[in-house]
Amino acid sequence: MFGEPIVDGNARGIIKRALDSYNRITLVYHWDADGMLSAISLVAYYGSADRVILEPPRFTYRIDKDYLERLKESSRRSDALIIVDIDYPGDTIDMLAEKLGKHVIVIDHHAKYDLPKREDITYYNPAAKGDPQGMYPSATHVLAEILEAYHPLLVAASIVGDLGPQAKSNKVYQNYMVEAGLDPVRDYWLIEEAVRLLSSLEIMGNYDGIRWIPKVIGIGDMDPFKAILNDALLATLRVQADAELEELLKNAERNMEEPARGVKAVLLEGEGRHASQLARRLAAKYKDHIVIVGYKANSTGEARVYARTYRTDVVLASLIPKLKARGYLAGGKTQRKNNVVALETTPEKLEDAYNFMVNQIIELIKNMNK
Ligand SMILES: [Mn+2]
Repeated sequence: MFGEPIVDGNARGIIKRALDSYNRITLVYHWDADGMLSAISLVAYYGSADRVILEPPRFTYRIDKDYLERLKESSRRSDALIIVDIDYPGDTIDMLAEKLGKHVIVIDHHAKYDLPKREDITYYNPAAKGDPQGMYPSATHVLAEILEAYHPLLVAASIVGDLGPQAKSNKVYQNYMVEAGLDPVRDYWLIEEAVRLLSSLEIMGNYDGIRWIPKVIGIGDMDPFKAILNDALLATLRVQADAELEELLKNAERNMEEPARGVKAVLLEGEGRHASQLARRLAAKYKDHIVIVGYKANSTGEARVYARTYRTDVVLASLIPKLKARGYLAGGKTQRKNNVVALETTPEKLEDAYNFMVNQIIELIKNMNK
C-alpha cells in the first residue's frame, strides 16, 4: 500500500497526506525536550486533544510486554502508529507493524543503518545516512518540514534541547529564531529556559507529565511557547530538579571515598534521574580523577553506575565488554572531553554493581601502570 520504506523526500508528501486523512493517531515519542516538542507540534497541528493518543515509552527503549499491550490497545482506537525521535532497530519497527496491524510512520533524525523492511511502514529520516551540515538538528524540525506548519520557537527549542549551546552556531536554529523576530545568541537564554522546563519532566521521572503535558501545551488559548514558560507543573519540577541536584552534590562531597589514588567514588540515591548529571558535575570538578557514581532514582526505580573522567590516559569505554560479560546492560564512549562508561542494574543489585565498577577501574589503572 505504501511501497518500500522511504528515506527520501517522497515520504514527506505521503506522510502529510496520511496524517491529514486519519481521524486519530497513536503517537510514540522520545521523552526528552525534542520528543515532547514533536508531540506538542502534532497535537497543535490537529488542534484537538481527541485526535492524538499519546503513548511515550516509560524512559526505556526496550518494548516490554506491558508497553506492547498498551500500544495494541491504543492502536485499536486509532488509524496509525506514529513514532517520532526514537531510533528503534529496524526489526523492532517491523515487529510493531506486524503486531499492531496498522500503518506505521517513523519520523526521525538519528543516523540509521538497519531500516525496517515491511511495506506497511513509511520511514522518513533525512539524516539516516549522516548529517554533516547539521541540517536536521531535531526531529521537531523534520516534522515541521513535513507538516509545512510550525511554531518557530517550538522548533528552535527542540534544537536547543538536542544540541545545547552548540545550537547557537546551527543555521537551522538561527533561521527559526530570526523568523520569530529574536536574536539567536542574545535571546538564547529564553529558549534554554523553555528547554529546562520541559526537561524537568525527564529529570524528575514524571511519566504522567511527559504523557499529558503535550496536550496541555498544544491545545488551549495560549501561545504554546508561552504556555511552556507559564506551566505550573513544569515550574515546580524544574525547581525541585535543581534543588535536588545541588543537595546530592553536597551529599557526594560528604560521602565520597577514594578507593585508589586518582579515583573518587560515591553511592547516592534521590527522587530524580540525576545519575548522568552527577557524574558530569563531579568529573568536571575533579578533573584529574576518575569519578564513579552509583545512583538509584526513586521516581522510576532506575539504578545506574557511571564512571567518567577528563583524564586522557584512560579509555573508560574499554570496560564495556567486561561489564557486559558480567551480565550488565552497558554503554559508553571515549572521546575528547567525553570519556564515560555506564551500566544499568536493579536497585537491589546496585551496591554489587558499584563495587564491581570500582574494582574494574582499579584494575584498569593497575594494568596501565605496568
Ligand atoms: Mn531528537
